[in-house]
Amino acid sequence: MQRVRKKILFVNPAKRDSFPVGRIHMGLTILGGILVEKGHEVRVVDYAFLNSGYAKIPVPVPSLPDLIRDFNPDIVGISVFSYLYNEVQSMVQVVADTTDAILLLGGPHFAVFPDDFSDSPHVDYIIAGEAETTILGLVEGAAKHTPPLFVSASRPAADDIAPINLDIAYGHSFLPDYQIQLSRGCPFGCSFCNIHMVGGRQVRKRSIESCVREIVNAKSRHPSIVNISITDDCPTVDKARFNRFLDLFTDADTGCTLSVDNMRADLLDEELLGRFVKARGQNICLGVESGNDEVFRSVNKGETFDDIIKAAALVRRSGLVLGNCFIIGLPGDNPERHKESMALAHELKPDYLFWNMCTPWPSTPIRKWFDEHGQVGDVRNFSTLIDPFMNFSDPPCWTEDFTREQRIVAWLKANLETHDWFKPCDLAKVERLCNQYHLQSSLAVYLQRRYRVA
Ligand code: B12
Ligand code: SF4
Repeated sequence: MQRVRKKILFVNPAKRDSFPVGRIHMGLTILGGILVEKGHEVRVVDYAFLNSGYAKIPVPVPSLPDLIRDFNPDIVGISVFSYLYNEVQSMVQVVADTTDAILLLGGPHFAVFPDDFSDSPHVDYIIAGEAETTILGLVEGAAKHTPPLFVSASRPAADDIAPINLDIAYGHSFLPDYQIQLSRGCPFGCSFCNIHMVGGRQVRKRSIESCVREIVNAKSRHPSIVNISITDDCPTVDKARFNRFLDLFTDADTGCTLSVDNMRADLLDEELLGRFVKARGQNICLGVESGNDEVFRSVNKGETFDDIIKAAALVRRSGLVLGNCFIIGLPGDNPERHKESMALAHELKPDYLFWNMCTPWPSTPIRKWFDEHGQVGDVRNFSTLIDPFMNFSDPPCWTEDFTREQRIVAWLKANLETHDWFKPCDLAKVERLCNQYHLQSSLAVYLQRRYRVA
């Protein structure tokens, strides 16, 4: 039977924030690549990448209605992050007002909130899970559905994870940062993490050789790429394998630097760091979570403070940039204990820091705890990312011991006192917030750090 060639427009929405994103959405460029291989025509529009000043794209970013009118797709697919829930609702309306195309929603949101959008009159399909093995059949057999048809996509095996196709993405010739996953899944059980609902606990290891080939091919087709980011859930779960990747990457001599989004402290050693440096590795970001012993132990990370302190020292000794992630307001945390987290941050002296706000994702151990001992607010629409202009959302959970306001104070205090991210041009705002939350001493520390006042 002859295949009908379809036109598919994939969209990643964005918030109007100023978080710099130098990468193009991986899921959409993989799914698009699978469809292009089978003769379909695909465009990927990642507004998180295009709107962010990071890539310095010298032309105006097209609006969605203009794109739809220009391309006239048969199918529009939107990727949904929970924190973009409101933006996706508006986008669904814009699509419905502009075209009769079939509308698909997919992305990590539906792994955690499978019932959302199920009564939308404009959505035809909701796809939960990784869609590599589902997308082709879905696109080729797509029809209008009211209410939307729910499809639960099963995780592809490692060998069925197709390469990324950047050619179909708007702005690809300005892409600085190429992200790739050498594996998916993580066997650990941190109490705040929803990995069991996203990548899964079983680690699916892709062929290292073909991943390196993919990187080399991407760099040769897209010379703007200057850095490769490894975004595995747990990249070093098999250290020997990761070391082999580092060796092959070094031999490939792409001219690119290498960064890894997250690494576990207990899976680092001198040998691995040596290879990482040789591969032009730049940074290591270690999850710390809390500086209070009791809170830390309840996270069930499977590692100790000692592991973290040793790993941080090793990273420093290797001359690499050190990052740390903390979580404010985990079960058992309170303003006093938060001071211990800040003290640990001062001790570790990272070059960059993320002070994430505790987010009780459904079906995690911490969600159960907050349902029993605290309150849960809006987990959708919540970003814990630091905005350099000091915008922040309401904490998505709280307790009597650590109230909503105390969590905001803790977040402001930590960000003001431990790193230099807030922009000085917003000094008036910094001062206003410090007055509002009685943080004059944090303001003094911030000003000292910022302007190096003696
Ligand atoms: C790399 C990464 C980032 C990067 C880059 C993200 C990007 N735009 O590409 C950065 C650092 C920017 C980032 C930031 C954030 N991230 Co992030 N990130 C990841 C990570 C580790 C990998 C993402 C990835 O590339 N996955 C692999 C690809 C193949 O998967 P995918 O893109 O989801 O696509 C697959 C499916 O979802 C589906 N699919 C996706 N879209 C669509 C659309 C259609 C139509 C269909 C049919 C299918 C479909 O099919 C794809 C192929 O299988 C994931 C964890 C994970 N395991 O996925 C977290 C993850 C996506 N991030 C998450 C979060 C919460 C955030 C932040 C909000 C965190 C924060 N600090 O507040 C921010 C905000 C993001 C922003 N401003 O864009 C959560 C999302 C949870 C949720 N329910 O939405 C995840 C799942 C982590 C987690 N376990 O909680 N992130
Ligand atoms: S190691 Fe990372 S991915 Fe694995 S469970 Fe812990 S937080 Fe989640």
